[in-house]
Amino acid sequence: MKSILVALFATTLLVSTVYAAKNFEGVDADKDGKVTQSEVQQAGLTLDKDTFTKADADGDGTLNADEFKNYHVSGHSHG
Ligand SMILES: [Ca+2]
Ligand SMILES: [Ca+2]
Repeated sequence: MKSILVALFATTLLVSTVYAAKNFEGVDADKDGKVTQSEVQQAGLTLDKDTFTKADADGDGTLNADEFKNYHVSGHSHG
């Protein structure tokens, strides 16, 4: 019985972590106000180097809140 509760808790934690990671604060693991490519990947978002580079409007190698939001809003445009 106890192990079922632990498993349930772990699943809930995992799911809520994934959802929390969808916003900028959730992705910015070290809270320095910008997200790196590895932080994005750790958050479970698929963001390849090209997409990251496009999202990085000022080209400093990280995404600030605005850059992240713009990437997120424009989302998956094709072509
Ligand atoms: Ca960060
Ligand atoms: Ca940037």
